[in-house]
Amino acid sequence: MILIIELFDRKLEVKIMYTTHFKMNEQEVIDYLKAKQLFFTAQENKLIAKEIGDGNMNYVYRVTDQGSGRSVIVKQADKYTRSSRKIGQERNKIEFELLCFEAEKCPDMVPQIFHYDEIMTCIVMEDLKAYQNMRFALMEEKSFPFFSQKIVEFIIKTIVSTMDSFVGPMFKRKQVQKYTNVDACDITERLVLTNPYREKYAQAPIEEVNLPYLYNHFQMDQQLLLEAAKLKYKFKNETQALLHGDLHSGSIFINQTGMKIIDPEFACYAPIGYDIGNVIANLFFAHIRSYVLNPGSEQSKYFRQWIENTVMGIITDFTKKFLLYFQENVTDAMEKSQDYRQWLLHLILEDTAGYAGLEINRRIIGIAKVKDIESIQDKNQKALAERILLMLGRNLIVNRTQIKAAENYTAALAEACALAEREMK
Ligand code: SR1
Ligand code: MG
Repeated sequence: MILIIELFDRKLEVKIMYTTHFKMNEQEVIDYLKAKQLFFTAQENKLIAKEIGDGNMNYVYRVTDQGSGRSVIVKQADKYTRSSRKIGQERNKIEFELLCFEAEKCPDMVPQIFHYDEIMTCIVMEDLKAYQNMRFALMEEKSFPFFSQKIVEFIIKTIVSTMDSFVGPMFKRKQVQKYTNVDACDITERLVLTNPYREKYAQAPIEEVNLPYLYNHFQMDQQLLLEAAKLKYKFKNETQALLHGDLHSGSIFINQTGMKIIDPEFACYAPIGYDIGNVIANLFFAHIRSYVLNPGSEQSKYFRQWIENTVMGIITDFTKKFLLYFQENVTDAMEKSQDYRQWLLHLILEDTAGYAGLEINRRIIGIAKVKDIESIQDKNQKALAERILLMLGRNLIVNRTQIKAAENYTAALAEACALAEREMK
């Protein structure tokens, strides 16, 4: 069907299509933007598209007009992941809705959304080319003094605020139904909360020297397996708040003046500590990368100190802001006391340490590895990084009830470095 639209002095022929989903290629993304008359003006007609996605799930296209230089991002969720595994597409709608919700709460911290298409399961959004992906920025040992404050602001305003303590249990239960995110949670439950403890990873190996440790100690460590199972139980059963669900450094774009958080496609109701733990774990990857690659450099030591201060900043700032937010906004009559707030905070901090440990482990063992560690070329340095991280991960999980204060994290980090160095001598 062709629709003729009269636009001042010209007639536009618009084909009405896109009534059934298909995975678009670069040219089809350009055609789509033109047919839907999205983002670009009629004069901007020299469009080029490039697929720039480097994640595991979706296809991400940057479309640029060569005349004006203006560009936009089209992110499409297909029926298959990039590694050809069948997957539902409900995550794309959830991502769109979450981005809108986050934009209301933290307008400066999410990309601008221009369009959402429920049939094509794609989102047209701001190109964040003024920012750098935080994982790569951290790999270059760049520091961002504002990060801890900003990420805590995001966590309080977009995650903590969704607890039933503030919005009421009736509303929250309906939200829990809406954001159950079956396929995304299934991925998390397999990749993060199960496989690293059960599977032999011939396809995604760690350094050979670490295999006896992995199979004979780590995966045989009954205490670790039990505590990891408890955290998995919590993730499945505790609908504490609406999480981002995948809050790692690769989901953050940053520069010296600000940051934008993307990709809430794994959003679901689960323990808040899962998201905070993810942030902390991914800071540690950058720390350990720097530690094994540049142990002596003064600049690198400064960077690692910044990471440690940032982790401590996240814990202290979260503690302060959580208690204040709770005191000022709680509506549940049973939850008004200071003791209650403190009790809840301690549970969240315990979870934070535990889920940080689980995130660390799954990025070392398993298929969803991180570039911070994977790109270390020297086998000995990589093996050391893996061993430190596995020891740190274990410690954070098993001893999580003791890891609540900011300085416990730096102590755990130092301990893991010393222990792994000694074992691998
Ligand atoms: C096959 S999906 C692997 C991972 O990519 C996403 O970013 C999530 O972290 C997921 O666990
Ligand atoms: Mg992602």
